[in-house]
Amino acid sequence: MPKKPDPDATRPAPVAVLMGSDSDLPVMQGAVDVLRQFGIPVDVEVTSAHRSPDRTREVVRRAEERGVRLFIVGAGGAAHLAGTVAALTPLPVLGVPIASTSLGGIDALLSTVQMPAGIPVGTLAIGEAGARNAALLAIAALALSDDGLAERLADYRRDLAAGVEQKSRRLKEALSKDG
Ligand code: RP5
Repeated sequence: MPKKPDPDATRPAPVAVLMGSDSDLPVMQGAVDVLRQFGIPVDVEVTSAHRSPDRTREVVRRAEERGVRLFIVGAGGAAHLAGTVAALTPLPVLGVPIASTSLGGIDALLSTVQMPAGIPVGTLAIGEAGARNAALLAIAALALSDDGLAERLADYRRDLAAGVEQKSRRLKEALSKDG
């Protein structure tokens, strides 16, 4: 069977999703899924601040060259990848701390969030919620200059609100049956 074309292969990606290891993918997939849901092409790379510093520099350089406008960076443990990327580019960097050690992600959170003044990393929550929110924050930033995307984001939020109402209705129905 012919290979299905990669939907992201033809359009330049405005967002790069980087992660310290392939073991981070189950969490970072949340960011990729949200970006794709909004029709945003995404570049995905594994690179490590500690294990492959030269590759990290090269990945950032190539992303800038291709016109990436924003980085989403996930790492666990002594998570210096987002900070390293922020040091290498003036583009916005969103950091996602990942729970990959016995410290449950607190190590990655503190490593990612405690940047020295001058080199910011916008740090999200630990784990998949952080990855998904990083994508939504990237979308909100891109939507500042894209009315279609802004509309899709407004629709998404309307759906979220409708989902809450539905949950409330179902919960009341279930409770009324119990009583
Ligand atoms: C970090 O070390 C990675 O971001 C990952 O969360 C963690 C463990 O990496 P592996 O040992 O699974 O490759 O740099």
